[in-house]
Amino acid sequence: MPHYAVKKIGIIERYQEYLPVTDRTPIISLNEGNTPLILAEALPVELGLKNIRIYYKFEGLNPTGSFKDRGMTLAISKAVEAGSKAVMCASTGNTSASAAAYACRCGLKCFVLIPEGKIAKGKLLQAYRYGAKVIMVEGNFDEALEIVKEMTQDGKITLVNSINPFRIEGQKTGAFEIVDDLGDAPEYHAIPVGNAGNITAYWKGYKEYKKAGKSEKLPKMLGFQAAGSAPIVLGKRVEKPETLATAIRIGNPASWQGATAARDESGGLIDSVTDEEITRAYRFIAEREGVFAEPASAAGVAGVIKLAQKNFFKEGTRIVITLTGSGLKDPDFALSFEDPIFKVKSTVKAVKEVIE
Ligand code: AN7
Repeated sequence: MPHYAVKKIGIIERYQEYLPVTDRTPIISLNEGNTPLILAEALPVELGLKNIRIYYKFEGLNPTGSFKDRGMTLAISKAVEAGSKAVMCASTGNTSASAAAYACRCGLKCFVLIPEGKIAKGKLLQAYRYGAKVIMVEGNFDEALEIVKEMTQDGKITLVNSINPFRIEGQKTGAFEIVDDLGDAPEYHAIPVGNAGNITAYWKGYKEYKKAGKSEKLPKMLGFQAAGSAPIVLGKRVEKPETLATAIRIGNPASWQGATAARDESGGLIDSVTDEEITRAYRFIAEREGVFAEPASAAGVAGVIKLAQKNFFKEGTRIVITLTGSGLKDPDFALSFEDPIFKVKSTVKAVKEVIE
């Protein structure tokens, strides 16, 4: 059989010198990262923005369809290095899909706690297919995370939520890639905020890369929560968070401090967007840009739209929006728009009639 050289490189190999790994760390990877930075074409025109560039960092193209893979490759690699046999997480869906995939790749047991009925179908089916034990909790994400924290306290099972510092370390590589692609940091970085690990990770990444001389500047971090789940914007915990963007239906973010530090140190902001604004942004990028991201990801786009409409952005700036997950994750939401159904006889004539 001919041998073809296959380029196997994930974020650990690519950014080893910036990550807490040694030669003895086993690398459990699915070649995550290296996601495209897609130039927005329709959005700046729609918003009447001149001489402002918007890019989508499309994390939906990671192996399990979300940014969680960046943190999970490292968290699972370190768990194996430490001799762990099982991992556990609470999840609104994407963390569970990612944990399940990386755990099965190295034979670790994986337990995922999810809020019953509030997880997108694509994420649930991933957790099952990657062989995790899926436990539905009659409660929300915040309650599930409390259970996981308690159950992993004795160290027998490794916690792989983003309070595991290796998750943040892995996720910071998203910022590295953006700087590598643009040649410097953008002026603004917009991102959805749920448990607040990712905004914390990006800010850490931007700061470390600048320190290493890879960039001249730092971006202002713009975080967006869903209006019904906006504890950081409100300055207080939300007991019963609600939003159609189920990925960010979180009322008590674990990395709350990290998020407010990113906001304040960068001179940015954390604001909220309504479910209507999220839905409009979700449809716009899919229908006008050809970029299909899940509702939570669209919160970042909705936030940029909201600010642009208030003339927030100056000419000559670059804005990167992290699209955190694939639109394929949530088929029920994708098909909830009463799209016209054309059902016809199997003839050219019948098809011609409906396209005219
Ligand atoms: C698509 O999977 O919390 O602010 O348990 O799946 O770092 O929490 C997912 C979060 C944004 C928010 N976009 O990121 C989970 C989970 C998508 C997400 C977020 C999530 P964080």
